[in-house]
Amino acid sequence: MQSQPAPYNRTTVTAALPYTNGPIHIGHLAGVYVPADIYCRYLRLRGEEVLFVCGSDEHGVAIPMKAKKEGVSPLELIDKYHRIIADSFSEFGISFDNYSRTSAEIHHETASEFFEKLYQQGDFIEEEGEQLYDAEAGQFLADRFVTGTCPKCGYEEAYGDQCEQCGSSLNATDLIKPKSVLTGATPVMRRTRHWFLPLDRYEGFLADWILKGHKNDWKPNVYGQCKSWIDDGLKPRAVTRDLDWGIPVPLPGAEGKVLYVWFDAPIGYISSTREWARRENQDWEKWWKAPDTRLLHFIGKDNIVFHCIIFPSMLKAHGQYILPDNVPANEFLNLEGQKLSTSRNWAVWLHEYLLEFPDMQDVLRYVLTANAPETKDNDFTWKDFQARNNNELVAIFGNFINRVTVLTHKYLGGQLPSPGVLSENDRHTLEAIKMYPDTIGNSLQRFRFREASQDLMNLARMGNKYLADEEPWKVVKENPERASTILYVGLQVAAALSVLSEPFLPFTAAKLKKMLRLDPDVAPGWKSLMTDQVLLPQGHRIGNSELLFRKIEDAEIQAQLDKLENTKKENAMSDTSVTPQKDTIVYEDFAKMDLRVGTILEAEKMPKAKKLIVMKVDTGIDTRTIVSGIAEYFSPEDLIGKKVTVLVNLAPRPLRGVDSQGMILLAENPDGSLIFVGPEEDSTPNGAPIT
Ligand code: B3M
Ligand code: ZN
Repeated sequence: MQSQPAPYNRTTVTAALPYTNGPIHIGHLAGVYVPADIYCRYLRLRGEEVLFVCGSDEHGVAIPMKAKKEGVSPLELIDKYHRIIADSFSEFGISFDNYSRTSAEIHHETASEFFEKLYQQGDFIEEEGEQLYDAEAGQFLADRFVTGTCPKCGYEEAYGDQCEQCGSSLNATDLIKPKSVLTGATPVMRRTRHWFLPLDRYEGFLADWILKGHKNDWKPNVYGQCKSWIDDGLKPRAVTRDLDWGIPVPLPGAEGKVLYVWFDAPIGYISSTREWARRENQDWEKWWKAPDTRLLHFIGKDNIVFHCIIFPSMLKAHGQYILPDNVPANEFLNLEGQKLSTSRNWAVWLHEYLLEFPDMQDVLRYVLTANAPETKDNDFTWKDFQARNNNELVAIFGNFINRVTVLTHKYLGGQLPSPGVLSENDRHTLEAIKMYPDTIGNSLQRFRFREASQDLMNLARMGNKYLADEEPWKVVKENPERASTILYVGLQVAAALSVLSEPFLPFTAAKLKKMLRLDPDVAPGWKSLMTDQVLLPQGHRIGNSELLFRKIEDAEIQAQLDKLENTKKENAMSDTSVTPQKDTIVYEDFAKMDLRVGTILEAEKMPKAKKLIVMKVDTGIDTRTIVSGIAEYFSPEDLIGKKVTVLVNLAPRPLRGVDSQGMILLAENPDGSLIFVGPEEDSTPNGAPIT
């Protein structure tokens, strides 16, 4: 895969707009936000013009559904998660130029105008057709409101917009045996009017643009998905929905209809740019319309069709916009061998990580990059997190910086010496520094972030090896001048690391620059390392030495593993499916049962029977013997005095030779344990009937 970018003068970088139905987790970070941020920081360090935009995706059915679950209004829900997401991104050092939200007025305006323009140009088909309708809920079903069997792969839990098993994008009416998520009901067909984007009209354009134009520079996973879509033949897609949450369709007679979330969300990139431009008093249009602007979309693999097929068709239809130059989509990250899941709480949440590992943003950034799901799904494990930190960041990068700065203070009072005669190894090392910007840059330009992070670590390795080979701590005794030269060379490697690590480890880079007293305001750029000019001249004084990284202890990792273990338990509890309802009975059936309040007077274990307890119960009618299989959960002394509910007219049954004259009512927990179902107040008299 060789990238030959057309000449461009600026780059617009977008990162997928996260849904505000939950916080950000490591899967989002590894797939989208960390690589996008590294890329933007890299371009800025190269002195290129770049704009990095994002925002919250606040429409779509996921929002009202989640709001219902949390018992809040959709507006309260989006406000809550928008804040959590925006704050955690900023604390994590994601360097957006603007983070907007699709509930913003400027977005409603931008998306409505976009729709209107396409409408006026005759780019939509307006059609009344049959859609799935949940008669019980009084609502049309589309997207995530309906599940069923995928017509392509047979997966039984496919959604109305997408099958997560095979990745196919679907229309709700494609599903076999559809079922409403709202009520579980089988939907009926009902007529409704919608606007469709006839994707079939764009087949020729897409085939030319992607299949011919981007065969060699798009990632194989992205190209492959596009090809299979185009080869399958494209169908018109509805861009409106019958829903009360979203951007109202800006046409007369479209009451109760909103824009489809995947129509409005990508336009959010444009709105975010306009919001930024308004605030900064800048021109927004050149970032979206100038032919010398390069547009890049960072996304996860489940968003490929929307960014490579649907949004480009919208942009093309509109007529004034540039198209994405590349869409470097990543595969998925798993956590400890299991698929990440917001609803099952199987995740490492960014806002929690920031609290539990304060000032350790760069560690997570590094681990997620070194282990990024670039070409296949990948696994995040806490053990790997610890190992990458302890064995790479601490033992290689941190150790090198610590040695070279501490020795500079010890032998040279913190001041750079004038170098003596350079040895072969010195010259080789100084030359090698000049190669690194290109080595790392070439990996980044091809969106190979894993490789780039290892190129960076190799520079630190080189510094470590240089010191180990030259042993200034030994040389200093015999030849202090030689030791000075070694430190002079070593410090140039440290300075290079402070520049080249910035995209990957921005917090560390800032700390390191401060330690080396490299003025952050005139911070050297990427290309400054490729010249003969050293970054730290002789006579330069460095600042105090500080540790860049700290070791992560086993106990910290264990605490995280325990947390996941708990999640597993909680999930197992809620997975225990509720016992299905029994067949219907009539009231007369119920009325036959004589249920009374009673009190347990005596209780003892039945000899030689593990589970049975023999009780004397005051039923208000009489005092009788009842035998019950509850000895695993209660000890006899706990039972005496308990108010219970007794089925008193159950025919007596002999149990191990004792006649049991009735039954005590108990509720069963998911783990099999039991609790009594008695009257709430102990004052309810024995014999009170339960009706
Ligand atoms: N809100 C993210 C997702 O699928 C979706 C991206 C929109 S990008 C325009 O999780
Ligand atoms: Zn499928």
